Amino acid sequence: MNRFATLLAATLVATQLQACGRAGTVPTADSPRDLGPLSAASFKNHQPVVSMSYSDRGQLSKLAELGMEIWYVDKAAHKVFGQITPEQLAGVKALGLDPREVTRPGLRNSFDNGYHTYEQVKAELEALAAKYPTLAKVEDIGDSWEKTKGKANHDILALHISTGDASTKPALLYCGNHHAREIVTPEMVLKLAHVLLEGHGTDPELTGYVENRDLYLIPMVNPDGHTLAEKGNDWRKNTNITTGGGTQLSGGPNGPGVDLNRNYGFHWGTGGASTEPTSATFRGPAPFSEPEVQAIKGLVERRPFTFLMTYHSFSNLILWPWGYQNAPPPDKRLPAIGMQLGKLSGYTPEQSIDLYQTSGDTTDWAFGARNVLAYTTEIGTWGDGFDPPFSKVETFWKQNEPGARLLLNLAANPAWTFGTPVQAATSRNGEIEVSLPAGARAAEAFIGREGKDGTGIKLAVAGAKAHLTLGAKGGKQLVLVHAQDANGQWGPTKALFN
Ligand code: 0X9
Ligand code: ZN
Repeated sequence: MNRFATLLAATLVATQLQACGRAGTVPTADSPRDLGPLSAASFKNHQPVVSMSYSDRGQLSKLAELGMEIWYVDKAAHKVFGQITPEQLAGVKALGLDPREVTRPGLRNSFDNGYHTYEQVKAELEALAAKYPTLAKVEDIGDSWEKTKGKANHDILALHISTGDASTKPALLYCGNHHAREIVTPEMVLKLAHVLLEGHGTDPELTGYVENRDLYLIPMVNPDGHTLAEKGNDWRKNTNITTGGGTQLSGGPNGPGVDLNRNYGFHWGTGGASTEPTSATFRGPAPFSEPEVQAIKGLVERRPFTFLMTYHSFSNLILWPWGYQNAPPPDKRLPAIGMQLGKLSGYTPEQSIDLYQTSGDTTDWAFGARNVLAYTTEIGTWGDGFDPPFSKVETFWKQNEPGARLLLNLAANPAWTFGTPVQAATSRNGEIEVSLPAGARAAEAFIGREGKDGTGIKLAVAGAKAHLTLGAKGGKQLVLVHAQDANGQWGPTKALFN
């Protein structure tokens, strides 16, 4: 952890950890163990990981404002885990908290083979667009901070998956890597791109998503910071040293740079973000001061999105607005879909502020200013940390793919979250058979693309089965069926080829 004057010693520790990682002795302990009280001396040769017992949530917000890097909150035990700098120690104690040192999470300061560098993300997106020219294009939605200064040639790249006139189709935005070191997050967005494009034409559900949605996939919002993480640096923010409190790039999360997830202009600077440029949660000098955040803003303002998913790590959480205030969001769909995302991933679903308060985060702005149903997913456990072995990516994708698909489905009508999905649907010789959820009162089918609830082709319902004769179309016809429950609520569709 190369943050302080102890840079050299710390780098040695990091190098050893990296070497250990390669040798296969990756730390696996999944919960932090207490190592004793923290004192100024604890910072001597390394940057300690700390735990503190807190009594109320206000203390967590104050910790975030001090610039503490909060990594994990154990609400049942009223404990917060993460890192503080020696400079922050006095402020922490002034809050009445008594930090203790604990064992480290699985941080290896390693960028394993397999993880995509910025250049590899770019090449991969270009290769996908070249392979599927009628389905996908690479769009440059803006420059990184370093590019605006003529330092590095980093663009914020989106893979835009859409067909025909997409202007009336529901739009979704998936993004990764607002925080540089959260290196599993670009991988989730790349996986989704592959799944969608490779499934088009063979998997009816995926075919429907490619053809009936307008999709923007942005694996890497913070390429400048990621480029540092690729070299094993523990970096969180962008690399803006001009306003971000430095003259050179050193110091990691508590060094120069702006926290891109505190820079969005909705109730910006109202708590849970730091005014101190060298803090891990520095909000920037003004809302939307950072070009990376301006790029996302520009896209979201150009194209009304139904859903936004932003991947972070770690803590196995699904979060939704608000993060800046305790009041629940004025849209019941937001927590309802969040709960479903929790079930599908196995992660804990909660309103963002129930983790800790932030202001200026991506989802508060997207929902508050643009009415986008926006979620943060925090991927991985304490043992995974920020840079788990690349082999874990497959597991993370298994956890997150169902949720990514749920949003794709519900984008046609998010209120379907309150309905019940049909259990099965088949087509044999043009005969469509559907197994209905208990108590369903009606079922309907759409050909090719979803329409408004109740405007589809009616199926004949008999008990728990529904039936429709369409005539065989040689597996070329996309059919989307869904059911209406006893309360009159329509549910998500199931796709099949007829
Ligand atoms: O603090 C953040 O920006 C996110 N966590 S991370 O560990 N990836 O840095 C969480 C943002 C979600 N918003 C709130 N918790 N309010
Ligand atoms: Zn993050």
